[in-house]
Amino acid sequence: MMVPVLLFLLLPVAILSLPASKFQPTDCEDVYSNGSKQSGVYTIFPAGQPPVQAYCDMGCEEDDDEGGWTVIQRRMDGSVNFYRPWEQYKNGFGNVSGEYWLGLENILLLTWEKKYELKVDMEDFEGGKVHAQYSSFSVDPESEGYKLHVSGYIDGGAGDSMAYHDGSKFSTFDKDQDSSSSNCAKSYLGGFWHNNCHVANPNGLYQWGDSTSATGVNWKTWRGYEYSLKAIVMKIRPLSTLPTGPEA
Ligand SMILES: [Ca+2]
Repeated sequence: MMVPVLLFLLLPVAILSLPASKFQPTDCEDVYSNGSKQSGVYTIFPAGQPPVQAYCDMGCEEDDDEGGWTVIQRRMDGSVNFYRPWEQYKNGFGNVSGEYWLGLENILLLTWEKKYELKVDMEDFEGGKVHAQYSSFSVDPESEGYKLHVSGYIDGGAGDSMAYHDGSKFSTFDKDQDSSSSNCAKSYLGGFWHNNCHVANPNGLYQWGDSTSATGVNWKTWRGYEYSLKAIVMKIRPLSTLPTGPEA
């Protein structure tokens, strides 16, 4: 009696699992370990969900352990407007080969199943390059406001401007979930895990260097509130699969 029942149960599973032979990378680390060592735009399948395009930072050839990063946010030339409503920050926006935001739902799907680290690369207009790294990074589901969990700071010259945002929900100008009596995303011109408001404002207004009032692309512990960075990249990678090598 059990056998026909089992067959009935197993057959659809067997059929459904056939397309799995086609490689569907979860993230850029999967892409990298499958042999694609070139930085660029790839299709990934976060948590096996519908495909999404992401920029994969595969590092440089001399530094083999620097690849496999999935870029979740990138500013580089001011070409994309980051002053956007909740739905856009939820689903993602921008140009995946340039400035973009991967989307909170995709970030959730990625960080929900595996442990990820976060690295934030920054550049100023004077040729300075620094980074900040965190050994743990995840977000909670939308019902929890995509609350941020970030910890395990590793110094890369930028200072720690994320710890202040640990435990904060995500806020946009049309969805105020911050700890301030004001609307932080509206006051500082970008959606982020605002607290009582920010010491990091990666999604602020692109202002080409000197700026005022903390509305720019700020990382306070490096260039302060009065300076809007030239470039900032937030990228994540699963912790267990790659050794953490010496940083450039
Ligand atoms: Ca508020």
